[in-house]
Amino acid sequence: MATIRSVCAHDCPDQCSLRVEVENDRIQRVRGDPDHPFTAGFACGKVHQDTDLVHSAERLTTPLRRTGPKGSGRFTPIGWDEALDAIAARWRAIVAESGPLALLGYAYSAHGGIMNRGLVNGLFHALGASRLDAGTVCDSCAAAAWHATLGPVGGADPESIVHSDVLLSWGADLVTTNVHFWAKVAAERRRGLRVVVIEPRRSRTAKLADWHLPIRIGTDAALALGVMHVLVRDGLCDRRYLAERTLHFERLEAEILPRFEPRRVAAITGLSAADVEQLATLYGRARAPFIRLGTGMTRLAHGGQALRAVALLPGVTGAYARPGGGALLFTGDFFGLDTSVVNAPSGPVDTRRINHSQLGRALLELRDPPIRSLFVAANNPAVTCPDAGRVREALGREALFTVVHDPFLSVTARYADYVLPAALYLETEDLYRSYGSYYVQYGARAAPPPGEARSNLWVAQALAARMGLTDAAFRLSEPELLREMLRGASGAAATVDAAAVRSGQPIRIAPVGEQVFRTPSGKLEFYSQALADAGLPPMPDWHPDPGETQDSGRWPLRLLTGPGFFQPHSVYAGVESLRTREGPPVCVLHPMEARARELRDGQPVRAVNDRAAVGLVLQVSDDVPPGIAFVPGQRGDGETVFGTVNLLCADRYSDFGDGATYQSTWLEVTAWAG
Ligand SMILES: Nc1nc2c(c(=O)[nH]1)N[C@H]1C(S)=C(S)[C@@H](COP(=O)(O)OP(=O)(O)OC[C@H]3O[C@@H](n4cnc5c(=O)[nH]c(N)nc54)[C@H](O)[C@@H]3O)O[C@H]1N2
Ligand SMILES: Nc1nc2c(c(=O)[nH]1)N[C@H]1C(S)=C(S)[C@@H](COP(=O)(O)OP(=O)(O)OC[C@H]3O[C@@H](n4cnc5c(=O)[nH]c(N)nc54)[C@H](O)[C@@H]3O)O[C@H]1N2
Ligand code: SF4
Ligand SMILES: [Mo]
Repeated sequence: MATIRSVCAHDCPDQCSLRVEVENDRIQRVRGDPDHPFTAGFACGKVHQDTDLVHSAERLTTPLRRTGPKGSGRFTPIGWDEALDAIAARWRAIVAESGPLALLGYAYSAHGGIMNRGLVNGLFHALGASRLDAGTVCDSCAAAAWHATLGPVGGADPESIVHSDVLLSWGADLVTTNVHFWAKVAAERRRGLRVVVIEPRRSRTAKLADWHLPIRIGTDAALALGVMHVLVRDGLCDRRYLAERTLHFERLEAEILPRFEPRRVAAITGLSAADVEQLATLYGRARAPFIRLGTGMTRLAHGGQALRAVALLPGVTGAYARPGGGALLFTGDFFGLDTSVVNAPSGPVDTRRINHSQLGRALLELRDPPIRSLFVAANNPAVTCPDAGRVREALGREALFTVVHDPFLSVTARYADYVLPAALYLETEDLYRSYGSYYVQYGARAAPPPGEARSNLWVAQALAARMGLTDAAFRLSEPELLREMLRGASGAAATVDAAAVRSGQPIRIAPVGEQVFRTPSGKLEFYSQALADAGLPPMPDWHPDPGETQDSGRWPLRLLTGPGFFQPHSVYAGVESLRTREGPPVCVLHPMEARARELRDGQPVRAVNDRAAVGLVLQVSDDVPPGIAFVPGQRGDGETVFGTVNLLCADRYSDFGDGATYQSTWLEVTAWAG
C-alpha cells in the first residue's frame, strides 16, 4: 500500500492536504494530512467518503454522443478521437460563420486546481470566445464589497485565532463549510475564546455557539451600523486608528449612524435592542475580536451593503491592527501567483462578457452573434444556477451545440450533444492555493482515472491542438506549467521555492503585521468614491428593497439557502451512498408554519411561486424561524420529488458585483399533489 500526498480540490476554503492510500492503482482510503497545520490530520465528513465518489458505479468511462432528445439522457458510447474531432469541426464551422463570440466555454468550481480550472478557461480565452464571469453564482457580490472596502487584499489569517478573545461567525456555518477553522476555534474556546454566531437559523455552528443572534435575512448592514452607533455613543471607538488608517468615518458618523439607534435596529433585524447593545459592548471591549465573514449574507439583493458594513467594524475599534483581530472573507488575493499562464495564454484582453447568474438568459437572448455552442466543465448550471428553468429551456434547444465534461451524467450533461468523461481530482495533478487559509500546495495524482476518463487539463490541451492553438500552455506538462506560474509570480508567491512546491509539501505564505488596505486611498474606506462613481451608495446603509417588499406582499415565505452538510452542491449527486447519507432533499419549516398549513414532517410538499413548483420533503423544525422556507443544498431532479430549488429563483443581480440573489426569493409551501 502506497500513501500519496494530494490536495482536496472541492470548492472549500480549507483546501486540505490529503494522505491517499493506494493499492494496485486503486484508491483505498482518504485521510487528512497530519503534517499540514491547518488540515491537522482530519478530512471532513464529506471527503472521508471520497473513495465512494471515485469508485462510484455511476462514473462515466467513455465519451458519449447523444441519440435521444435533449434532456432525455439517451447516449451512445464513442471514442475520444471521434468526439474531439466532431466538436472541433463544429466549432470551426461556427467560428467561420458567426465568429468566435458565438462560442462560450468554461470550467468552474468543482475542481479547485489552478491548472484544471484555468486551462479550460484559457482555451476559450485563446479562441476569443465570449467569456463567462463565473463567480457571480457564488462570491462576486462578497468579493466586490470587500474590494470596495479594503481593496484586493487577503483578510485575517485564520491561524491568528490563537490570539483572539471573541469570534463572530457572521453569515457562515463554519462547522459545515470551514470545519478546520472551526477545529481551531474549538481548541481556543478552552482558553476562553467566546463564539458568537450571527445567522438567521440555528445552524450546526449556531447550536455550538456561546451566543446565537438569529438575525432576519438581509438585515446585517443594519446590525453592523447599530453596533457602530453604540460604539460611538459609548466612546468605544479607536479614534487614532480611525484618523490614521481609515477614510471619512466622520461622514458615516454624521450622516448615517444617527439613524441606527438600537431600537430601530431591533425593529429591522428582529433582534432585541438589548442584543444590539450587548453585541456592541462585547465587540467594543474585546481585545482581539475576529470576524469570520460568510458569503451567506450576500446572496440577496442588498448583500454587498451587508458585507461591506460588517467588514468596516474592525476599523472602528482598530481591531484590524491587532493580531487575532480583524476580519476574514478570503485569503486568495494575497498570493500573487501568475495564473495568466493558464487562464489567458493568448487571445483578446476583453471580449463579450456573460454573467454566470444569467446564463439561461444569455443563451436564449444574445444576438450578433447568438451563443451557438456551450462547453461546460466542473459545473452543473441546470441545477446550481439561478433561474435554472431558463437555463434548461436554453439547453433544450436543438440550435445550441452543447458539450459537457463531467465525471457523472449530471442534470446538465443530460442535455449535451457530447458528454466527455472527467477524471476526479484525486486522478489529476495540480497546483492549489487556498482561499480560506494561507497555503499553496502541489497535489499529486493518486491513481489513474477509470476507463477513458480524462482531466480537464487533458481535454483543454486536446481541443486546443485540434483548434490549431499553438500557445505553450497547451503543450506543457503540469510540472512545466507550475514552473511558468512561479516564474511570473509577484508579491508573496515570488519568494517560494519551486522545488519545495513540487515536492508536495504545504507551503505557508502568510501576511505579517497589521491588516493592509489596497483601496484607492490606501485606507479602509468608510466612504468609497469608487462606489459613488459606479452609481452605488458610497457609504454603507440599510434600506428595504422595493422588489423584495413587493414579493413579500404576495408570497408568505422567504427562501433561505445554505450548504448541504454532506453535499458540496451537486458533486455527490452521482453516488448512491452519498445521496442517502445526506437524506432526502428537504424544505424546512417552523412548526407554526407547518401547523398553519396542516403539513406534517416527512410528507412531500410543493414549494411554489410565480416561476415554478418544486417537490421536496417537509422537515419541521424550530431551528428555522417562522416566515422562512429553508432549503439546504442544491439537489437535482431524480433526488428531489420534483425539479430543483433554483427553478424558484430569479436571475436578478445583487447590489455589488452582479451576484446571484437566491435569497431574494419568496414562495408558498403546500401539500404535494403530484
Ligand atoms: N458542506 C459543504 N461545504 C461547502 C459547500 C457546500 O455546499 N457544502 N460549498 C462551498 C462553497 S462553493 C462555498 S462558496 C462556501 C460557502 O460557505 P459560506 O461562506 O459559509 O456561505 P453559505 O454556506 O452559503 O452560507 C452560510 C450561512 O449564511 C446564513 N445566512 C443566509 N442568509 C443570511 C443573512 O442574511 N445574514 C446572515 N448573517 N446569515 C445568513 C445561512 O443560513 C448559512 O448557514 O462553502 C463551501 N463549502
Ligand atoms: N440555491 C442556491 N444555489 C446555489 C448556491 C446556493 O447557496 N443556493 N450556491 C452557489 C455556489 S456558492 C456555487 S460555488 C455554485 C456551485 O455550482 P457548481 O459549480 O455547479 O457545483 P457542483 O455541483 O459542485 O459541481 C458541478 C459539476 O462538476 C462535476 N465535477 C466534479 N469534479 C470535476 C472535475 O474534476 N472535472 C469536471 N470536468 N467536472 C467535475 C460534478 O460532477 C458536478 O456535476 O452553486 C451555486 N448555487
Ligand atoms: S474540509 Fe474542505 S478541503 Fe478539507 S477535505 Fe473537506 S471539502 Fe476538502
Ligand atoms: Mo461557492
